Amino acid sequence: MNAESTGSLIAVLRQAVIDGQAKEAAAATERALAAGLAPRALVDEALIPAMDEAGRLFECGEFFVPELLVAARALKASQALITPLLAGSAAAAFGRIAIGTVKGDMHDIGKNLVVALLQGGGFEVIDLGADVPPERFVAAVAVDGADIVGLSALLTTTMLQMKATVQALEQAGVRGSAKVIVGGAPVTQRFADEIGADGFADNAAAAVALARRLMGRTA
Ligand code: B12
Repeated sequence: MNAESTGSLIAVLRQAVIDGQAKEAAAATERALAAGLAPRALVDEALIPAMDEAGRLFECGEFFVPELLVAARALKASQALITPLLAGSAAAAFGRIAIGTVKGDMHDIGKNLVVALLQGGGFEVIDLGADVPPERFVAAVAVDGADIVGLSALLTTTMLQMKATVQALEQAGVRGSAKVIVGGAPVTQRFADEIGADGFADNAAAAVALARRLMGRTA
């Protein structure tokens, strides 16, 4: 495969997601995988840039919520084919992570990418989904025995739910039993420090490295 056709497959996938063409996105993903492109390259070079572009179009008033929704749906059609290839077979080698998007927040694309890479990176992942109330995170530690709690938020308003979740873990007496990591576009290291989280990462690969570090692993 030459560089040009590799680039064009990536470009076709990226454009199909921006245009909200779920079937085309799935077909382009299958073609790219069949051509030998790495699943991670499709995520890093097509899916994330596509969502960034959809966000830019939303910000400048060219896209509205319906366009974002169809773009997200197209991305998920592609993600469904890629995720099983990212997930590794090593179960729970490094520990158990419960991760979810906090209460009031429906954004789950980034969280799903983090889930896929954590699974591929040797963690057992309890995916709590989106719009997850603090008490569900508490149960994940107290009942399910999670070693790490991962909180995702994409709205400045719902970032406050991260603080509420840390407080709920404290009030339930289980804060010492699990590390808390946070992420999502508006979240910063400074915010993580302010709410007493144990770590922050601004992308899925960094989230895996962070989780490994917190479990006492070097790589
Ligand atoms: C797609 C999208 C939507 C889709 C979501 C579909 C879905 N199933 O997720 C839909 C259409 C539903 C939507 C709805 C809304 N959205 Co919206 N949306 C976006 C958009 C364009 C992309 C988000 C995304 O998926 N990015 C791609 C992923 C890969 O990046 P990511 O999420 O940041 O994740 C990475 C890292 O942050 C990190 N990470 C993520 N989570 C975690 C967790 C942990 C533990 C760690 C360590 C790391 C980590 O790793 C990820 C992978 O690398 C953003 C704009 C933008 N550029 O961010 C707006 C945006 C987030 N939305 C916005 C808004 C305002 C809304 C609405 C309120 C719109 C409305 N008027 O209804 C609603 C809110 C609904 C709700 N209650 O949640 C605003 C938020 C503004 C703000 N300051 O709060 C943004 C920034 C757009 C804008 N510029 O105005 N949205």
